[in-house]
Amino acid sequence: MKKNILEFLQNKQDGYISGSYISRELGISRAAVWKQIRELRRKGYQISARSNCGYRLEEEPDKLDSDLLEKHGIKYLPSVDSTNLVARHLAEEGHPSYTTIIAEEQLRGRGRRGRDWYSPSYSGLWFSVILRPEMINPAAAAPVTLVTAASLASSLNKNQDLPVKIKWPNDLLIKSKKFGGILSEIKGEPDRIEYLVLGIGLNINQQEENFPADIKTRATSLLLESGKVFDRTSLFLTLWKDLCRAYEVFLEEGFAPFRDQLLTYNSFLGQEVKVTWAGGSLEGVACDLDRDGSLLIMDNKGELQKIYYGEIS
Ligand code: BTX
Repeated sequence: MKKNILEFLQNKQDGYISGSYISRELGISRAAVWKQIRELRRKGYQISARSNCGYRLEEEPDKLDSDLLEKHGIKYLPSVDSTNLVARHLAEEGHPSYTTIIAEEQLRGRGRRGRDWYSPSYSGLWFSVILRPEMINPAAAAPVTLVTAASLASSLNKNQDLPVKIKWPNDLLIKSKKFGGILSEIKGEPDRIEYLVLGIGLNINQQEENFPADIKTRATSLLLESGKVFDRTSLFLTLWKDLCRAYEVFLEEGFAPFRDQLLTYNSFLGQEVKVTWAGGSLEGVACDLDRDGSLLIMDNKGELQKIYYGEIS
């Protein structure tokens, strides 16, 4: 149905096409036409409406370049529940390290602890990378999230001149607003990782009205912060290549080079924070990052506490 309405609009680009004509041709009500038009708008089609004239397609959405992505070996999907879920299935089937899935939209994008990640079409980058760090045990793989955050922040600061900061361990911020997040999921045994899925979500070309009310005041996009519309495909390829290189460096040299980047781009050191994790919380001053990436907090009794995983606020 949507495709039919879209075809009508696309074939009539020079002028307006009336809602009653579409409803007659398709044998549906005017209300059903309006509903489909609203859905197309939600998907990024700019459609104007004029009384007594009808609808006109002004602009098609800015789609990811699936041909170019596939030339680089990236698996492109127009719509998925969650790229992390697809990546986990592919990992179970034996797909190798660096297999990457990117989706134009996620219907059930996920954050940590079962939270939602809002992933509308034509405006962000939602992708997952399979890694198989076979020589590393699960505990030593924890910094992979930090390596990812450091690589993304460094690439965006250096190549795009954006003042990106990292909120330990998995948030990317500009001026204290969140535009990106990382969800890493590991499958393995105590001494061996079978695979790791790195899920990355970045808001790129969203306008303020594109964010739902519950995150509007806390979320941002690169467009909102820079005033510039980004070519998402080429931005993705730059970030992805930098990320794959960063992971190689991590395997060879460990976490040390990334600790420096995290210190450069951190948004948390020297601040009074509350760290929450499953089953507990702690308040104090975030004073340093340890050599393994864990957060060092000076608690209210003046004792130094080492936090391996959690959320800071
Ligand atoms: P998180 O748990 O740190 O953040 C989730 C919280 O962030 C939500 O509860 C909401 O308050 C807020 N939020 C939701 N959507 C957005 C958004 N688009 N921009 C800013 N804030 C938002 C962060 O989890 C990890 C997110 C990873 C997302 C990627 S996308 C590709 C891959 N597939 C998948 O399902 N998840 C990952």
